[in-house]
Amino acid sequence: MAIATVYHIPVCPFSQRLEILLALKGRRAEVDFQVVDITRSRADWLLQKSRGTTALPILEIAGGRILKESLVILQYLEDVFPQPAVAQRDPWRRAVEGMLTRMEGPFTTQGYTFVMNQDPARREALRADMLQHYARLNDFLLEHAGAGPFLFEQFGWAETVFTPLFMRFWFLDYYEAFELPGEERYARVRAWREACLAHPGAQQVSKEQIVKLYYDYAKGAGNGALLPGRARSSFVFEPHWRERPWPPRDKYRHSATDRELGL
Ligand code: GAZ
Repeated sequence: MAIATVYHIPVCPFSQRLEILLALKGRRAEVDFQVVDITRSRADWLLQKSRGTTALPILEIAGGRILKESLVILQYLEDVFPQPAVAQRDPWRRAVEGMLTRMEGPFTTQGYTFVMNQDPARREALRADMLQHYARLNDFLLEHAGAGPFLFEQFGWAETVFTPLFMRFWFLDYYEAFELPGEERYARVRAWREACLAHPGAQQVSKEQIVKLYYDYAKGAGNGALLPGRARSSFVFEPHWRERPWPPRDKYRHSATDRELGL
């Protein structure tokens, strides 16, 4: 029996966090994940649960009580299922992973701003800013982490928070040809990112899925919005992403039609 229901957008990085945490605890089956189609207007019954806000995921527990915000939900699940611990229990270590967790918001904003940019003249500056974020993470890991690859001994809280973003940023490889340079100043964060991406508890989405579903983000339209000349969003459930071709990479000079995207 499920102890709670999560309402989520399947490919949303914030809900993948919850799936990863539950996978690490072997509790995935105890939370029921209900998929919400972001390309349709939000159902009234769901808006009533969230009291009008549209951001997902939200978690509903017994008695219809609702929690919002993925990090809050993550902590709730950590507290409900304390074993095995994913968050650190030692106060200093918990604070260290808290500092790293706080770096995720600006990192996320940077990556999404970069992928959504439509102005070729801004591209270089956005790339430099993205690298700056990686350099900061690298420096943090050099200060606080051991030889690695993770912040502490195992894939834990900070990894649960960041891995879904490392996966979404596959869209930067594809649409911006963005790569972490093989320089020493990124070596530690590169090793961290690679270990995060490879972890068996974090395989809920694939690069192919991200690249195909996020085409519209790469063209500047977020959250299921429709682009000019298009009848369908790249986030639709049908046709399944596996059946669609890989989208054109050139986001600056070409706008793919529904047909070209296999929609
Ligand atoms: N802080 C919340 C959490 O739970 O951690 C964020 C949740 C959230 O943003 N959910 C999005 C949503 O439900 C889907 S994932 N949107 C539908 C709605 O109606 O609000 C998009 C961005 C961005 C960063 C992330 C995302 C994203 O810019 O992945 O820009 C469009 C949305 C920084």
